Amino acid sequence: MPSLTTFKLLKQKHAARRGEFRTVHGTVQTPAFQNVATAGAIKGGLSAQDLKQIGAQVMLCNTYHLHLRPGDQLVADMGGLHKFTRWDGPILTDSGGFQVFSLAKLRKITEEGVTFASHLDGHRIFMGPEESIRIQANLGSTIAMAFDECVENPAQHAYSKASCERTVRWLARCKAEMARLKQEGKAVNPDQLLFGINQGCTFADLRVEHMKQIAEMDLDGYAIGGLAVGEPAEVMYDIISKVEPFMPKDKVRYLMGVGTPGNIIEAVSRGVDLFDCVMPSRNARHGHLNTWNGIINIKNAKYERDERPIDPHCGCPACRNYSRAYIRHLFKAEELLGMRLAVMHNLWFYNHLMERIRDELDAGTFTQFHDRYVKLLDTRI
Ligand code: PRF
Ligand code: ZN
Repeated sequence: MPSLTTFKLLKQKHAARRGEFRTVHGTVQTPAFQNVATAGAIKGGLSAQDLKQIGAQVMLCNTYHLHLRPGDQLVADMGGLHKFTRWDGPILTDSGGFQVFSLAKLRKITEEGVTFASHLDGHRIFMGPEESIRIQANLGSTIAMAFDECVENPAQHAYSKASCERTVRWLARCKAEMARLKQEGKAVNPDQLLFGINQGCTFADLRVEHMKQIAEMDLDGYAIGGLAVGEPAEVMYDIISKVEPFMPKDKVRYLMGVGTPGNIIEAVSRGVDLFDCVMPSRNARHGHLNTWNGIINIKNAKYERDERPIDPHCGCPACRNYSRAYIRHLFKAEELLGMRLAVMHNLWFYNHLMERIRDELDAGTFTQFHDRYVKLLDTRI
């Protein structure tokens, strides 16, 4: 039977790709942004229906958080993440690898996996490739991510090399565990996909070697992890361009945890198809709002009597209905509606930025678009 999942490259100019990624939960037009709903909800009070309304294609949840609370068995008993959250589009679950390294305390890494203390109550937890895949099988996401080690930056070459080699062995174990669970009928989503994650810190030789190894493992997609962890943006761009030639052309490519609108435009020009980032929702909760002229701080006194919408070019529910003056007031008065409208606006902006990028790729005008907006959109005004 032909696979329901395919990545179709519709158009390519230099490294930039316009594509279509088909899954059992719907087709994703790429380049695309995956909207972060760490614990099964977008922070700021947005529902799955809100997400649909703002043009989102994919939701991203976290293995680590959902395992701690409410527990992946509970989610499985409730019919899986799609039924539980009422988001019926594609869901990608991150493996927990990154969160264990960024949130949890007292980590101990061995060949088997990682022992760490929960960031909620400090209790000891063990997670290895099999545990991560079992949790993701219970969650029933569309796409499961491999369990990886995101090495901190800066790191020693020798440590990064050993870590990469272990991450390859962990990937093989992830793949085997997913196959076993599917065969035994224990996966909430029997069509669940598995993406591998490229690591290697900022060492081009390790990155390329690691990419070559995982490219041979026939995964459903390939991610670049371990970037946007404190290194300069230019270093990140350089690594993407060094690794990209070794990424399978016929598989979707995902740059994890990136980034600003400028970072996304630049990474698309270097061959990336998928993104995710907490930045739009986190910034929105602090009143930092994206516009086509740059970033504004809605709490600024200059908006006190401003009758215009956040962005006159935006069609989001906040911009269609409310003034800057009103949203500023909501922030000052700490009304929840202020945050909710701000998050809707920024996520609308990100998802429509991706739509604009796709349109420019379709029209063959992406290079001009890149040159006009890559710096402008990240400027604070
Ligand atoms: N690994 C995983 N998730 C991630 C990352 C990673 O390296 C990053 C790095 N920017 C974000 N999210 N599993
Ligand atoms: Zn808006």
